[in-house]
Amino acid sequence: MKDFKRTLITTALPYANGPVHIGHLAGVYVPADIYARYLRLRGKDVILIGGSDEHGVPITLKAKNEGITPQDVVDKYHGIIKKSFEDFGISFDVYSRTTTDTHYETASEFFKTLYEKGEFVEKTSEQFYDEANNQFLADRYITGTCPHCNSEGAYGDQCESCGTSLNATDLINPVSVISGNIPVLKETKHWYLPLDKYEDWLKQWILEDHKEWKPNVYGQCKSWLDSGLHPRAVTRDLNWGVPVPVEGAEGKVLYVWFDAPIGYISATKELTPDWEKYWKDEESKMVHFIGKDNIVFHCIIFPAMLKADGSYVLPENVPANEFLNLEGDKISTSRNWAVWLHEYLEEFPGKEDVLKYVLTANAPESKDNDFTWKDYQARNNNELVAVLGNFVNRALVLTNKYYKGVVPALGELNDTDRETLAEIASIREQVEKSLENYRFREALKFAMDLARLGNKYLADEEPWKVVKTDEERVKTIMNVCLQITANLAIVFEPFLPFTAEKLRSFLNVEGVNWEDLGRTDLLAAGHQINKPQLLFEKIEDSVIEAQVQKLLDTKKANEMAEAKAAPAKENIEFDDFTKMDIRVGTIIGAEKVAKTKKLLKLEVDTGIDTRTVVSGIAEYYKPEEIIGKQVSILVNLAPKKLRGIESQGMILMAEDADGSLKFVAPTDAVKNGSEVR
Ligand code: B3M
Ligand code: ZN
Repeated sequence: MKDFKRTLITTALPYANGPVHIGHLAGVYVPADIYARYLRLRGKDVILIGGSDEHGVPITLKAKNEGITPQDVVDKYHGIIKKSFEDFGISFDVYSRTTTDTHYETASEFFKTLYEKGEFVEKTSEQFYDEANNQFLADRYITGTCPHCNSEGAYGDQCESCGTSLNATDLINPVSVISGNIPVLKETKHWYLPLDKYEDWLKQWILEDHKEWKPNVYGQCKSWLDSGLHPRAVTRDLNWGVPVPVEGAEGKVLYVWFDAPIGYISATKELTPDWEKYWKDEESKMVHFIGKDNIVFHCIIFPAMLKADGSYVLPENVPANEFLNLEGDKISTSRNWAVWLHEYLEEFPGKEDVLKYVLTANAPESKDNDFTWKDYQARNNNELVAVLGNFVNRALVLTNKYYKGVVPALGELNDTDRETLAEIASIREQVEKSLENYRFREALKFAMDLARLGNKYLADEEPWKVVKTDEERVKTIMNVCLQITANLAIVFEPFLPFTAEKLRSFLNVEGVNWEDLGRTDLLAAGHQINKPQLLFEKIEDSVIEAQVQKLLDTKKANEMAEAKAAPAKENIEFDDFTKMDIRVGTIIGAEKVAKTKKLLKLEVDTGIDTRTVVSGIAEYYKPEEIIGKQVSILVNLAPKKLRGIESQGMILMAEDADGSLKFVAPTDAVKNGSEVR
């Protein structure tokens, strides 16, 4: 592996049209942060770049739906995202955004350079245009019937029912989302990056020179390259984005996927005037942390852009992750199916590292994985509390108890001691090798193994028993335990920085030196440690149940929102309606009909008389809670026997999307017998 002088780590810029969630964290930010912290600990020159992606059609659509400007949308979410990353402890050297002046200049210049070098192809084509609003329609601004599955509401770029990707012109009955009008086709000019021109170079660069890339990344690139590359438009007709800086391009902006990766460059410029040494020096290693849906943009299109310019370094690796699902379903911002970082931080204060731990231990590195609250609880209780926390606590409590917190000297060693000390010494190489190869869950497991080693050592040596017979021996045991604890404070620094800091304060040591990892003389005899607090606390079932309930509520809300109202029935004459005699009455008695699940026998004061009605509402209302309620009752329905009881009329009910029933009643009390019409 080539030894680079410095490392430039980029993280996918999240769209500023919603907050970030655990899927973003597991896929991109947590591993990137571990990697950056690790390299910093090793004294490397490294920068971690992040920022919000503030362009693109989804942002303009959201603004339109909410009646605010796109700038309002991105200001709001950029603020939420930036703060939640800070609070969570993602150690960005800069977290910028793509609406800064620096970015507009940088993206503009980048385009101009390629334009002047003649790298683009200009092409005129027919695209949908909304005449009422005088604007071309981006793919997401057009809906229609999918030509493949016939479902309605397919977008100009994709049908979300059957997943087929579409061209807007394929849609049956296309309609403008903006005006509801039928759009017309009109000619428009755009600039294309001729990816086909870079195909041979990309094949060599990726398929031959970067065989070490993760199989999921390499495989996706290969399939793109095998099916042949085509010119891609890098401009759009839209009024939100970086204006295309050439004459005759009024009303056009750079395509969001053209300007967003340039955002990495702009952010670096904002961080340091020395930005070129990261971007333009062969001694710089650039690594892109992204999710799998961004692979083609970071492995094919952005490298082609950088190559077309010619003055930039190319990514050395793109360790993209697969997806993290939530309780078995795909995470979705629009369906609110997510655990949002800013909410987690509020609901679980002080538990930043718990989430980092769970997301790393279960990272979707080679396949999609599932986050469940049960697993979160189990990993907290059985691993962080029972393994790491428990070992550290016992080591520190016993030291305080036996020696008033003064580190005892190491005495004569037995075989177990020697084996244990040798194992401590071997951990550094294992963790380093995993981290250098972007295997973060494996690296975390090695770190955790050190705590397991400590627990096993304690269980085997039983200082609390030995103390009764051999006080000298206990000193050695506790010294070994404290050396393990001191190593834990180093090895967890990249993964669980808040926890590592706590450990150091318990041990009364300052600073971390990665090179010390594996040493077994980190705490000198005579060093005074502090009284420990608990590192982690057990998470109770009720906390987890509340989170699961929150998701169930979301699911229900989604189902209700999606359920379509039943289609309207055939028209009737007014006379048909007036045949029905509907009155307001009051329930004055109610009881369950024996041996039925659904039926209640009601006594209703209809204002005309008091009558018995059998109603199928027992699953939704308890008899005692409805006495005294006013309801609407159809009084001239022919009587009918139900379970031997004559029902004289029908109570009107509204049926919700989930089939549950609610009374239809006047909003204010009226006299019994009032007619409903
Ligand atoms: N905003 C897409 C995404 O969040 C996009 C990434 C840009 S990285 C330059 O998946
Ligand atoms: Zn379809």
